[in-house]
Amino acid sequence: MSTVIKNGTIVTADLTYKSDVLVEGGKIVAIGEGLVGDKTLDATGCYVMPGGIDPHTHLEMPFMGTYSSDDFESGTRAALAGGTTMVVDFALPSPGQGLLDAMQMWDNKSTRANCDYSFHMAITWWGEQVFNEMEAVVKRGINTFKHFMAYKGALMVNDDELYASFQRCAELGATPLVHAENGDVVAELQAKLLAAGNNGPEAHAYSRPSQVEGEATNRAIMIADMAGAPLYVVHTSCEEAHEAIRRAKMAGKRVWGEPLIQHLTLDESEYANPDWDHAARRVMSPPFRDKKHQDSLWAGLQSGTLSCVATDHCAFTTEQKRFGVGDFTKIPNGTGGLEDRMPMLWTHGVETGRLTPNEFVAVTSTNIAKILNCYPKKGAILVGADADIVVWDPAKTKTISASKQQSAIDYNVFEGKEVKGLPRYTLTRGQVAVTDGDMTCESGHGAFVAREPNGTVNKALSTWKELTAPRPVVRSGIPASGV
Ligand code: DUC
Ligand code: ZN
Ligand code: ZN
Ligand code: ZN
Repeated sequence: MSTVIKNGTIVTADLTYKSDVLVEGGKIVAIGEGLVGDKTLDATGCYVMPGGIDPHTHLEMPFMGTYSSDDFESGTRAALAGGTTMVVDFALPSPGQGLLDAMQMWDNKSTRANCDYSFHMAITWWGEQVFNEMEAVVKRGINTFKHFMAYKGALMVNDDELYASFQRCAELGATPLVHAENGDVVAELQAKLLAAGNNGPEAHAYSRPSQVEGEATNRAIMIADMAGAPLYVVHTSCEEAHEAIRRAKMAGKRVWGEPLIQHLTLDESEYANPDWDHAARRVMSPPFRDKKHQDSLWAGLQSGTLSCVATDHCAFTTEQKRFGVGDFTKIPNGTGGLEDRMPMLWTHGVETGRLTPNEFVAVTSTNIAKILNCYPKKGAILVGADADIVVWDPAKTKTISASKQQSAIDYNVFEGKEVKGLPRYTLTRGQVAVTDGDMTCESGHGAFVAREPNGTVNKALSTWKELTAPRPVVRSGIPASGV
């Protein structure tokens, strides 16, 4: 069965034009005037754009003694409701667990996904098994490896491990990702704050100042440079981190920064709210920042020094957040945003004149598909591309409310915010999953998207033995005057 989208204006990352789009067998099969299909979707007054790609989600993730509450079913339903048609989640091996074992676990979790998805693989420990299995992970179509520079004693890896893993990424043609915060300094600040009796959610932000992010971002960039690897910095939230990315780009390095919709639109005053639950629900890492950092992030999206907008969707219920009553370090870190990323970015980006509609498509979809290497299967309105399409109504409004959301949690960090710009239709591989807010998505419809390594990989791969071999001692002699 074919579907034609008629009377809309196609908006891609680089073009705006009026045309129909014909979809069949999950793909775009024709773009042109006067197309006919078995079924017609009217896009009068709407933009026809590539569906959003969220490059950063944590669905059903084991974290801080619990699991994030949106799984692949509710999380991808939320995604589709907001015009996002692909998510990239993180397979997270527990320390000592093999990568292939973790990949199997995430394969099992994702069987109920409503939209297409891919994975990044996390490097949470380092050893011969990890080194060897990275190759099989890349062969499976996972070309990105995530490293946590924070969460000391849990997920954090040290600089020697970062350097070794980045080198391995370079020889596999893979891209390393970093959560850039100095985990040692965060741990010190947390202990100090708790010792001073500062145990509320506002102390979470005090324990993670922008400098810890700026320092770690700069360090990761330098380590990646020494390892010969590109670098993708997740959740860039502050000017110091943005500055390090800008500098690297100006020096010709392939470094990308990913601000989150939360950091673009919410600020640190949220933690000053006297309601413990209100503040704790907004505890995430990095925390919300001062408004001057928001200006920096918006400027980065405008100028292109920052590449895309994500959510880091990692949703915990109020009950889960309360694990941290009396000790802010035990509040599960994370906020939701999958359903709201596109409408919030349109409202605060396009409606305000900060971004053009084409730039909106670039930072929510096309740039991400290119960086993660699934373009033009995803991120494009082109013949042959997957029919992941959002028919976007720029005049449609709503007030964000947890009472109407798809996410499984009991609140929304954007509660009460008015948005203008919402999907009229969302199509996932040609299937209409959303019609004016009504969900008709199909659990299990989502498929894994394999992503090839970037560029040509023609280097001989190293072995663990070579990597860990003792270095030969080379001395050029002793000073003439002796020692
Ligand atoms: N930050 C969060 O807030 N949650 C999940 C992991 C992360 O880095
Ligand atoms: Zn992170
Ligand atoms: Zn994350
Ligand atoms: Zn299906």
